[in-house]
Amino acid sequence: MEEKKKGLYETQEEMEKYILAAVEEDGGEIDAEQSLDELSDLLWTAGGEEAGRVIQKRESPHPKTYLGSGKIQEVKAMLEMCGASGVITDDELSPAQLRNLSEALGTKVIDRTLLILDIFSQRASTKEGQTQVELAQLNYRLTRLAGLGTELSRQGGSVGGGNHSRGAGETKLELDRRYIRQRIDVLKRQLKELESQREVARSRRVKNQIPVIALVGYTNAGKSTWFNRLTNSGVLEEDKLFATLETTTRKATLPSGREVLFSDTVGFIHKLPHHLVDAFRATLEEVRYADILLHVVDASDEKASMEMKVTMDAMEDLGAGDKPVLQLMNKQDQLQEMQRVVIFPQKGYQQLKVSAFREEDWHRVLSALDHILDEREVEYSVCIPYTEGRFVSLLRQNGKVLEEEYREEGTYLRVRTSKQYQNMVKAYLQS
Ligand SMILES: Nc1nc2c(ncn2[C@@H]2O[C@H](COP(=O)(O)OP(=O)(O)OP(=O)(O)O)[C@@H](O)[C@H]2O)c(=O)[nH]1
Ligand SMILES: [Mg+2]
Repeated sequence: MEEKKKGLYETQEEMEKYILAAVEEDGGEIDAEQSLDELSDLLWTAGGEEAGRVIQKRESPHPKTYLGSGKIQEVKAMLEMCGASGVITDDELSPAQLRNLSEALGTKVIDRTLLILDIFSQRASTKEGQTQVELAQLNYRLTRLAGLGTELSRQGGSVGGGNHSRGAGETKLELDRRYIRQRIDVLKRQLKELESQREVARSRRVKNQIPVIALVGYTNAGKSTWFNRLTNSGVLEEDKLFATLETTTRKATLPSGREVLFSDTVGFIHKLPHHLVDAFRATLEEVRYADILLHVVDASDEKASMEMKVTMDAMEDLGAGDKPVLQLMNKQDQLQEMQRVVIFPQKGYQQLKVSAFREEDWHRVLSALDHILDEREVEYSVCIPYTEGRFVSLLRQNGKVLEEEYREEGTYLRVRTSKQYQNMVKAYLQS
């Protein structure tokens, strides 16, 4: 798709400047100023620059125009003063809000979702990543087309550059919709195919019983940096948001000699629209099949608490909420003395304070993972000779017996215990 390749800002020689606008609601996750800092980082990542910001305190965004009329006048004056190219809102706008605000301001309006989509489309490099982004963009467009009626269509909201032939009596809007739906079907089919290839690789891994450790966390927390340190590889690590858009998996060896697979994944961000999460669901499936989640947190970020919550909520959504988690409170090297006391322990999770730049911490993390894998519960069958009765008691005391049978050759047990007990009776394992 032609439009996909050129980012919003790439055609400009100079950085385009934008005014950022947020509505501060009571009881939001973080304050509007922090949210705009993040929006500003997103804009910078996309290749633009902040020209100024406005925050409006309201119970909720204005249903028709996002901002109230007084604030709109203020933004208009700012626009004239600083010569910005447009306005970026901190929330996803409804089709009507987008049109009304743009009309009232007489300028281009971009919402948070479109900005994120733009970054994604600039950065996706694999076939799967590109397909997922295009799908998300088309879904975004499709809802906008439906909400805007024929008007947007006239204003050039068409997809595909108009190189498709027009059926008799069809309006441009119908044509656009038809084209988008067809394209969405094609993309979905392609993704399914890529997914089934992934499935094959995954079932091979399950058969080989190699544990999978998924690195998850907020964008820019340091996941790729840790992935590279733990696996000796060279995934792009960058001080930009959404540096990673595809899942990469690589083998590594833990101190015990056990082989594991690490998966680096796409980061999360607050106010990430649902259709984007949906688009990336296939990539994030890896997380669902992981044995351990290695949750990387930028502990030096004042938004760390919110960032952890966003990540854990996403894990719930993806059906990975009950997995063992090792939290890495990362970037300790950047923490000021004052900040050191501000730790946000979450119940039930193991936590390590680390820095990816300290070599001794790499080993600590690998050992901790070994330990979690040792403790992990596994289900298996054994047949223990009657002369080795102590092993039967050992398993009874330290695990859950699911089945028990007295056979000629010994006591047959189907049990669930941690890995370490399985190792003790490995001579008697039944396939
Ligand atoms: N000071 C400091 N910087 C770190 C540490 N770990 C990572 N970083 C930096 O944080 C930035 C982001 O790191 P990445 O590894 O790209 O982060 P990510 O979580 O993979 O980010 P996305 O792929 O964008 O979701 C880079 O500039 C890293 O060099 C750390 O322990 N200390
Ligand atoms: Mg990354």
